[in-house]
Amino acid sequence: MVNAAFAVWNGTGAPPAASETEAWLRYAPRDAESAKPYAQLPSRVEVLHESLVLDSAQKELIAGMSRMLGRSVQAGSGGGNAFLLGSAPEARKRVPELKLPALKPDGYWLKVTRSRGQRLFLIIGSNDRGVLYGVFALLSKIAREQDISNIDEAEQPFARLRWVNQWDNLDGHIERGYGGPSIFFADGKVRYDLTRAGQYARLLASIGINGCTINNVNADPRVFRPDFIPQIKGIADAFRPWGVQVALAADLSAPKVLGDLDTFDPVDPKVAAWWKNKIDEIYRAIPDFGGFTIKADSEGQPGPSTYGRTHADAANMIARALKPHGGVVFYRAFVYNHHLDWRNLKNDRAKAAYDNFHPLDGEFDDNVIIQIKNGPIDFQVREPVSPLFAGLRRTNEAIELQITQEYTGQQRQLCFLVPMWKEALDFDMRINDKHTPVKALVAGRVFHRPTGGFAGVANVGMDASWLGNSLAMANLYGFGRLAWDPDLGPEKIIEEWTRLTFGNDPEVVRTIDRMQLSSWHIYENYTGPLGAGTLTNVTGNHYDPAPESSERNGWGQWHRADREGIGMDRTLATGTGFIGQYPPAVQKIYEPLASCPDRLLLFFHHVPYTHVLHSGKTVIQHIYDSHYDGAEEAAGLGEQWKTLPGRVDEARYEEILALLEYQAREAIVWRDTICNWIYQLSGIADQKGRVGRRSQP
Ligand code: GCV
Repeated sequence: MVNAAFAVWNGTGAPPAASETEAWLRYAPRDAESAKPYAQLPSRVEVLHESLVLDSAQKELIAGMSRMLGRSVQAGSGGGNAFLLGSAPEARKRVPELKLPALKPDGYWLKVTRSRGQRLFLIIGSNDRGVLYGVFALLSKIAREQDISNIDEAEQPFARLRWVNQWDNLDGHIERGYGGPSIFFADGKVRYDLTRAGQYARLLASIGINGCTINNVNADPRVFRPDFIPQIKGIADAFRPWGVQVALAADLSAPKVLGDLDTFDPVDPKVAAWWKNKIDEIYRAIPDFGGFTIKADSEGQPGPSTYGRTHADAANMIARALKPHGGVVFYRAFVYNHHLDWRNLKNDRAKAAYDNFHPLDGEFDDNVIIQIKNGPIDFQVREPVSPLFAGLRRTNEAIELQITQEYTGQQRQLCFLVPMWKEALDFDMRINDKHTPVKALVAGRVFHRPTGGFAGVANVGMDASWLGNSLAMANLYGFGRLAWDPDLGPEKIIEEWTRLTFGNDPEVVRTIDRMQLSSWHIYENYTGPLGAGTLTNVTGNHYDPAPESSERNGWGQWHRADREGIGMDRTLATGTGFIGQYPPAVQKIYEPLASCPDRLLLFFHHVPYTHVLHSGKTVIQHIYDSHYDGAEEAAGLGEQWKTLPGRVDEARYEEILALLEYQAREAIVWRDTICNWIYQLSGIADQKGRVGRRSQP
């Protein structure tokens, strides 16, 4: 029997209800009382110049105001009070006495003012996109019952590039996608109906995302076929009104596998000419094309090593063809050997990104950005930050975060990732013993790089709720908000999201915020605590507990658990030396057992099960306890949700309840699998006598 809660829309039959698809842009109608504070807002929306993006901004403002406040709001110019929407130069012409704040690209200013007897609500952007972002910000404030009567607020993006990546295959399947089939592709072609692509761009714009790579980084070269480029133009056309640039994942071997050349050697002039022609062809069809995301020499993807060339040779060759058009290359640092000899205790996959890219620092062109996963392995539930963030000083960089929950419950289990991302972004690399948080490095602020930013692997699909679970959409929302402003705290982000998605009932907001904010630690507790990795099925579905699958293979996600102890020794003294890739001040934290934080202990050290943690518990007892605590806390999520019937619409209430009840059962499966496994391995009994007994779910 298919559980309705897990059923995803397959693209046929009746489309899902509009409200679910609108996620946090629901614009739920307000009652008369809560609409009152907005009674003074103008009823006319005037744009100061014509453009596709401003047209969207105007329509969005009208729709949002009308729906929330039940008022008739009109477009048009003329006298009287009005919202004025436009770029800074246009605003200056219209209201010459204005003192505009300095705005960076995509920044905006919301300001209430008076001019020639008119009360004006200004939504001014440094560019059209900024205006659109200003409109979304304003509507969000109204939806969250914020006071905007005398607003004077300028907002700037922290980093220039804020992209999402979709791992969509041309056949419509999404690699590590849990929200149904692709919104872009089906049966080897771009979908005829791109309504969802446009709706997605609207959602992305509302959180400040300005680019989207639409196809899998395990790339299909067919996207470069002459008959395919006009199809991609269709997606670009759907994105354009929302200021989202379309981008492609590129297979470096395309010139050869498409049959045009007998080589893809990046230093061969024929190859460079092929890419130049191809890129010119793309820009003729899509003048605002964003550029490429490239995965090379990784997990079977072709790359420059085929010809003994470097990643810089490959990235620059393509970047030079993109440069005249303003395009960029996101070149992924996720390069490692997945046939590592597991018997060699010095081998370490965690070292790969730094080993591959640090020696090339300074060799990449200015429109190349090295896209680095937050951790050195692969989106595990707990990893330290990648040392490569500190290892590139003359190269642009971006942080890659995974919105789709590949290793963190695949959207069937609640795991709000913003607290994890926030820890990574705030992590202080102490370069030259100075405060150097990762967020400043990726925005290019520390070494004055021309660009940099954020890439989030979203993998939304045709499911009504995009990710297959409406609570998981908090991760997409949170990614965008952090990319815009990484100084925001998880508490602020989740409160915004909950209010926008479920309304302003304080009980609902408190409950959902608490559930979301606790969910990452809960998931960590019942899967893989102390930095051991998720202990999941590494060679299979990346979902079920299967701790032995990490070992005795070349994938390098080893935890090295044996009869005596557990953990990867990555120290300089006796281990793989990975810790040596961090700046000295960080090495000093991780190298000594005495200062290594418990939460990352097994990532950095191999210790006996009887090792005593800073918490005072032994490692083995911590593993037992955290799994039992985690399973109990997971059950508690459902209990908290059960306080909300009647306060949340029935459809979402039931859907989410079913998921949380399922999660509670899965947490018990995890708890028992991991605890029994480690008990059998170590032979050390649980002090509380729970492990090994038949459990009662
Ligand atoms: C797109 C992990 C995932 C792969 C993914 C890869 C990557 O290994 O399991 O599905 O491939 O990361 O990020 O390239």
